[in-house]
Amino acid sequence: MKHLETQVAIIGAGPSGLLLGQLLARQGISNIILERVTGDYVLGRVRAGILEQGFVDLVREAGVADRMDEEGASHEGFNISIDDRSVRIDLKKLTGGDVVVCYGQTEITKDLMESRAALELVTFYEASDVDLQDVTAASPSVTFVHEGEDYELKCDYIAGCDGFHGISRQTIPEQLRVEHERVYPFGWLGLLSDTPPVSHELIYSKTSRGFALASQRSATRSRYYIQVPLSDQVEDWSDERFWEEFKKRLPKRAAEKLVTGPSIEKSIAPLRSFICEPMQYGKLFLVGDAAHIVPPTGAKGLNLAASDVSTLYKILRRVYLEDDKECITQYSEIALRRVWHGERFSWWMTNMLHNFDDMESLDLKGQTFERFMDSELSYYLASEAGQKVIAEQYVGLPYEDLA
Ligand code: RFL
Ligand code: PHB
Repeated sequence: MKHLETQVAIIGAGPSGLLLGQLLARQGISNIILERVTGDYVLGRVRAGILEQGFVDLVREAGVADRMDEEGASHEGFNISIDDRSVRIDLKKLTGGDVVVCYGQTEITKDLMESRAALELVTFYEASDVDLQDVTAASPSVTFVHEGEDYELKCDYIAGCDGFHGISRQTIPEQLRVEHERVYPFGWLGLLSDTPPVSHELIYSKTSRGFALASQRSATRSRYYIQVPLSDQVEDWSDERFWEEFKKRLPKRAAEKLVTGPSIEKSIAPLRSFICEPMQYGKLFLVGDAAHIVPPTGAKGLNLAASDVSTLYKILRRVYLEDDKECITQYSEIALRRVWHGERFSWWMTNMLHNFDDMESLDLKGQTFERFMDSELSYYLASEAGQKVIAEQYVGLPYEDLA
C-alpha cells in the first residue's frame, strides 16, 4: 500500500473537479484528483455549451479564461418558437445587461486539464475501486487502485465531483439522504457536425412532432437536438433521418437555411430531474452532477455545478486562509437553495417545450397536460414581464455569499 497526503481529495475530473482543483491550487490549498477513466475519454463526452456569467467569472478567477475569452461567443438573446411563430428572448435588454457565453464544456475541460498539467498538480486517471473512508472522522481518507498498486490518500476534506453515477453520494447513509427524482418519458438525440449553425442565436422549438434545439459550438460547428422516445436507439437514427426530422421541427425561415453534413458525434441522453439532500456528510461535500441532475432544456447542469464549486471554494478558502472550520456547515443549505431554483426552471422549461401528447405516465392525461403547458408558454411569451421571468433565470440567478 502506498500512502499519500493532501488537503482536499477530489473524486472525478469532470468540469466540477477540475475547476475546484484549479481554484484551490491558486490559493495554495493542495489537492489530488482521482478519475475513473482516461483524460481522453472525459474529453470525448459532448455535453454543455452555454455558460452563465457566474461560470465565466469563476473560470477567469481560476486563471484559465484566455481561450474562452477569445473563442467563446457572447449571446445576447435566444429564440423560442412554437410551430412557426418565433419570439426572441432579449437577454441583455430584459435583464439590464446580462448575457450568456457559448463555449463548449469539452473546451473548458481541456483548458482546465492543460493548466493542471502545466502546474504539475497530481491527477490519477484510470483510478479504480475508489472508496471513501472515515468521512465523519478527524482525518478521512480515500483508498484506490492505480496501475495495479493499492493507495491510501489521507486528507482533510473530500469533494465528491464524480457525477450522477459516482460513488460519493452512496457514502451518505441512506437514512440521512432524501432523493427527489423525476424521469421524463423521452430523451434528447444530439448531433454534432462541422456545418455552419442555422442561426447565430439558439432556437428552442416546440412543434407537434416534438421539441428541437438548434445550438452551436462555433461559427463552423453546430450542435442540434431532437426529442425522441426513450425506446429509440442511436442506431435507429441515420444522419439522413436526423436531418430530415430536425428540419421539420425548425421554424420555416430557419429550415430554409439549414446546412447538413456528416455527424461527428451522435448520442441519446435520457432526461432526468434529480436532487440529493443534504449535499454534505461530515467532511464530504457533493458537487455538481453527483448531487443533482437537470434536464438540459434550461442549460443549467454545468452552471449549477459551477455555483456549487464557487460555494465550496469560498468555504475552503475560509477554512484554510482564515482558520474558520465552522463555516463548512453552511455548504449544503447555500448550494441547495440555488440548485432548487435551477431545477424548477429546468423542469418548467422542459414541460412547456416538449410534446407530452401520448404520454401515459403523468398525473394529468398527456393531452390535458400539453394544453396547460401550451397556455403557460404562450402566456409567458406574450408579455415583457413573462419574458423577463425566463430571461432572468436563463442568464443565471446570483451566487449567494457565505454568512
Ligand atoms: P461529470 O461531467 O459527470 O464528471 C464526473 C466525473 O467523475 C468521474 N467518476 C469517477 N471518478 C472516480 N471514481 C469514481 N467512482 C467515479 N465515478 C465517476 C467520471 O468519469 C467523470 O469524469 O460531472 P460534473 O463535473 O459535475 O459536471 C456536470 C456537467 O457535466 C453536466 O451538468 C452538464 O454537462 C449538463 N448539461 C448542460 N449543462 C449546462 O449548464 N448547459 C448546457 O447547455 C448543458 N447541456 C448537458 C447539456 C448535459 C447533457 N448530457 C449528455 C447529460 C447537454 C447534454 C446533452
Ligand atoms: C448545447 O449547446 O449543448 C446546449 C445548449 C443549450 C441547452 C442544452 C444544450 O439548453
